[in-house]
Amino acid sequence: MLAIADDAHLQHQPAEIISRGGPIPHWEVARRALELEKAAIAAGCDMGKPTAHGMAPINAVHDPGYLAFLESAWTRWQALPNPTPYVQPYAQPNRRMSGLPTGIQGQAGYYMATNSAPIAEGTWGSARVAADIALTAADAVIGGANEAYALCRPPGHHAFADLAGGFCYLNNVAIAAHHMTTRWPKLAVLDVDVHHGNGTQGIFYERDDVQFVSLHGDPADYFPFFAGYANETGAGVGAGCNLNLPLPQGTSDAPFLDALETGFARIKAHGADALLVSLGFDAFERDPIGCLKITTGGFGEIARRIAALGLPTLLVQEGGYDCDGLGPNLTSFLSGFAAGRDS
Ligand code: Q9C
Ligand code: ZN
Repeated sequence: MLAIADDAHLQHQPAEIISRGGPIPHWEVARRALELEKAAIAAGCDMGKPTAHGMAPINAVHDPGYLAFLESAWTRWQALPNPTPYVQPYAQPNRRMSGLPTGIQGQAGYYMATNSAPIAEGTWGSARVAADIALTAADAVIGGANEAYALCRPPGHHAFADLAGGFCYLNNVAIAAHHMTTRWPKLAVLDVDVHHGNGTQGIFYERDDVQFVSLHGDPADYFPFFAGYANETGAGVGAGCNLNLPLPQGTSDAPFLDALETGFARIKAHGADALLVSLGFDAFERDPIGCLKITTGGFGEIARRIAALGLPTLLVQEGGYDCDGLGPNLTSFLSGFAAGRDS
């Protein structure tokens, strides 16, 4: 399989996030991508580099004010008195507030949904390259490759059109999906990261060309808390084109695979001609911030069944924070995927 990766992710290395009011070491670390790249090479992937796609495919998905904020935020933050190393909101608009402030402190609150998407000096550059990675892999699939793997870091599925959050800045899978609608009028995005893909859902919520299906830990007591419920089914022309399959904490391989089949039925009913997968490995049983119990073998079976759908498929890397497990889990996924294509 073709795999697109780049060392530009190393520019993005914020050391801390704020969790429950206090700083903790960031989970979304550079070693993640290094482990995944090693495994992709060992699995025999045909490794490629991203090509620059410019801002047009990013502008097609994200809000112009948000993009201007992301690009300039770190520099503007450094101009504050006694600046901290990372842009982090401390006041955010709540349910009874609106308005877009002009200053950097207020804009950080306006454009950042959580305290877990710190902006460091190199964040914008890495996020741009991650989007190019997804777009380059998408081009391969558009050009006739049956599948490709985009090794994106930072991840993307919690980023809305105008909001960063949950380790994400640019929504790589949404940017690639919109790009692929030029080739396929009906697409599906299948999100198997343990966290609900709230940003992706938000971007496509009122569209009928992209069916979104997400399997995730029940947000009743799990990040992202405010989206991912079964009654969120799409709106306007997109009514019916959003399927959330929240799973109880501790869900193991067999019930996860049952939910996956429910998702497949919706993808088929939508008439999708191509598939994008938001591929997180944080549903792994040993993930430090996960809540499900998927095994290494389970990822192989998930992949085998996805591949057996027979659709042109773009795999886009999202989360997964057990660095020792990432290599084995990607290896299992890739070999399961190959087996599913042969079946
Ligand atoms: N105590 C992705 O997997 N919550 N993002 C962290 C840690 C945020 C995960 C709290 C989790 C975001 C792409
Ligand atoms: Zn996740």
